[in-house]
Amino acid sequence: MSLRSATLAAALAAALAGAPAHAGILFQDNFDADNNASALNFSALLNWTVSGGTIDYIRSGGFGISCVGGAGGCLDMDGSTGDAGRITSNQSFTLTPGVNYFFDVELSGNQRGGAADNVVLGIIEAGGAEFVLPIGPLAPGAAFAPFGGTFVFQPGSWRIYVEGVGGDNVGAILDNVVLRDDRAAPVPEPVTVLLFSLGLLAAGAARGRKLPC
Ligand SMILES: [Ca+2]
Ligand SMILES: [Ca+2]
Ligand SMILES: [Ca+2]
Repeated sequence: MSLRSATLAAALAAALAGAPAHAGILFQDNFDADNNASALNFSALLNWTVSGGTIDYIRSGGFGISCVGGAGGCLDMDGSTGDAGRITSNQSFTLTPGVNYFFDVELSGNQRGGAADNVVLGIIEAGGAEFVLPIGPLAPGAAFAPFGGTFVFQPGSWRIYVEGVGGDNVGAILDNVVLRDDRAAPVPEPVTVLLFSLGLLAAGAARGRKLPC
């Protein structure tokens, strides 16, 4: 590969890397930034409000629990008060007719034995209407796996929530919550321009080879 084409390839790769690879994502949280240590009955989540019980914040390795990827943070959806909690997004979302929405999470079993655990994914409107998706039972040793549901337009202002079911202080482990829609990513302008330039330069290089040197 010539120096010029290598440079162009690198520039193209950089432009592609800079493209909005996650266009269509309305919200995501990997729980890695909420705290620097595990904390029982944690209520200071950056993006969520805890209600109806408690959750525990886990730094991967804490209490023998691994988060996704073996690093960062995640949540034990049954805190340590004998009443599993709910986390509701602080952000609310207005939906658009004709668009499909996807609410995805990763969940593992409780990683500590005992009874299997259940979780509910929900969306709730400011006026109280809600739609729920029950998940489980998740065996204690169940590895992290994706779970989720889809929903369509409803009028109003909606928040998403994840709720632990039960109250034995040992809950399913939650990581990587994503709310996204199916709207196509906009074509990133710089890549279009760069591809066009690449074609022009290739044509120029071909002509250049015909000149005596
Ligand atoms: Ca995480
Ligand atoms: Ca717990
Ligand atoms: Ca439990």
